[in-house]
Parts: sequence; structure tokens; C-alpha cells
Amino acid sequence: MTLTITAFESAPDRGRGLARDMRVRWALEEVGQPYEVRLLSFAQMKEPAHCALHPFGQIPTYEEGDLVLFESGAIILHIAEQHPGLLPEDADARARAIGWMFAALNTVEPPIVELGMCFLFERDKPWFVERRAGLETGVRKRLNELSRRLGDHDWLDGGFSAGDLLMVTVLRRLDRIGIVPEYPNLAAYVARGEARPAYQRAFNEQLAVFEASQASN
Ligand code: GTB
Repeated sequence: MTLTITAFESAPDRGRGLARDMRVRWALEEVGQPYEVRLLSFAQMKEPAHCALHPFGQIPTYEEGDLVLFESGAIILHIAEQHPGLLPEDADARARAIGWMFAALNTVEPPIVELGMCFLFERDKPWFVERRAGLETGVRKRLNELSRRLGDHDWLDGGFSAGDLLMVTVLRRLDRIGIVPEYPNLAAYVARGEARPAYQRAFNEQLAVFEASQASN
């Protein structure tokens, strides 16, 4: 069955793999599931045809026969439940891995996104320096806690799981801001994720989309 996801036609991150289709591509590559990508402009994302798939007019979406999903976490959980490779067989270990998926999305990603938004939209505001400092403190608090829990392990709980996949993509959102290098075990953790062949394939696919969009301009 053909499986289709959506992604930016022209990624605002210029192919750095920071948009949320990257995590879905990576999950699909990890489990060896072929997929097609429908590229959308910002205008197309807000049109009724796409809003019928995604109530908030965003990417990524996932279509598999009659099933339509939005929310990258739900999409990755679905992929992980359909295919071996992203969640452990053991029920307790599986529940813990799903817990890490939620932790990445609900506990670690929000302060990182808030800091990113501050850089993007508040750089010229009189409060920028103070607000940035406050937001960085919040991000350091989370990374400190995460670093302490990861310790010298390769992955968060045993073998690589969908929890690690999400956590690595979340930490990568700091790539131009920094902070992660202050925690050598987290920097090594992100590098381990990026070194996975499935990650490399996913990254190159999304980069090729950006390069094609540049070539056609
Ligand atoms: N919670 C949803 C999920 O996890 O799927 C969030 C989806 C989401 O935010 N999608 C973004 C989107 O469609 C793209 S990924 N935005 C358009 C809109 O809302 O109109 C967010 C993103 C965008 C750009 C960068 N970047 O340039 O670095 C990074 C991340």
C-alpha cells in the first residue's frame, strides 16, 4: 500500500532537517518502509484539501489507505506499532520507550521551541536579552536533567527506540543556538543518532527537496 507523508515544498530551515517531517522520514527509514512525499507550499497547507487532513493546516501528515494521521508523535507511534525496530517487545520496556516519546515532545521540546521562537521573532525587541537568558535557563535545566539520566549510556532506556528518535530530533533544534555542546554526553548522543544509516537517508532525502527548490528558483 502506498504511504504518503507531507513536507514543506521549500523548507524554511534550508535543508537542515529541523522541520517535523524529518522525524517521520527517519522513523520510516528505520523500519524500512518505502514512502512518498507530497510537497506543499505555505499557501497549499492552508487550503481546504490539506486542512481536511490536518486541522491546523500544518505538516507532517501521514496517509496509509483510509488512515489519515497528523501530529508527528502520533505518526511515529503508529509506525513503531506497525513495524518492528522502534519499540521493544517487552511490555514494560515498550511502555517506558513510549514514555520517552512523550518526554521528548511534552517536556523537552516546548522550552526549546520557545527559545527558538524568541530568536526568530523577538531579536529586535527591547526585552530580548533578558527573555533569552530566562528561556536559556529553562532549556539548560531540562538538558541538565536529561544529561544526568542518560549518563554514559548510548540510548535513554536500553536499545535505540522511538523515544531516542524523537529526543534526538528535538535536541537538534538547538543546532544553531548551541547549549547541547555544554553537555558532552548529549552531544555524543545526538551524533550517535545522526550517524545511523536510516537518519542519513532521511536527512539526504529532505535536503534533496530543499536543493531542488533552490535550483528551480
Ligand atoms: N505538534 C505538531 C507535530 O508534531 O506534528 C506540530 C507541527 C508543526 O509545527 N508543523 C510545522 C508547520 O507546519 C512545521 S515543523 N508550520 C507551518 C504552519 O504552522 O503554518 C516546525 C518547524 C518549522 C520550521 C523550522 N525551521 O525552519 O527550522 C523548524 C521546525
